[in-house]
Amino acid sequence: MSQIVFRKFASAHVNRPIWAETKRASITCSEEQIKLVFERCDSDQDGQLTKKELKKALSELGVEFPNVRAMSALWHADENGDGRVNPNELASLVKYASTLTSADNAY
Ligand SMILES: [Ca+2]
Ligand SMILES: [Ca+2]
Repeated sequence: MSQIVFRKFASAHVNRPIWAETKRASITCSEEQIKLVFERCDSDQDGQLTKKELKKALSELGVEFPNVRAMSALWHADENGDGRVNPNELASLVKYASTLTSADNAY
């Protein structure tokens, strides 16, 4: 009986990690603010964020090593693999960037 309860408990954690709440609380930039920064850094206003524009946005957000982070952000968010983040991919980019602007900055 207790095993079943434990398994349920464990799988709930897979869907919703326990640290998600605490992590969220420590975010200095809200996802909405991050999104605005990305939109502002789309310097040619084509609705697509290139690596260069990403780098600019990330350094504005105070992320360390923006060049490296821009590459990994692209890797995370660029679903169609064209090397740029379009408006459909922006949500996952913002999500990734929000992890960079929170506790992850500590290391
Ligand atoms: Ca652009
Ligand atoms: Ca893309």
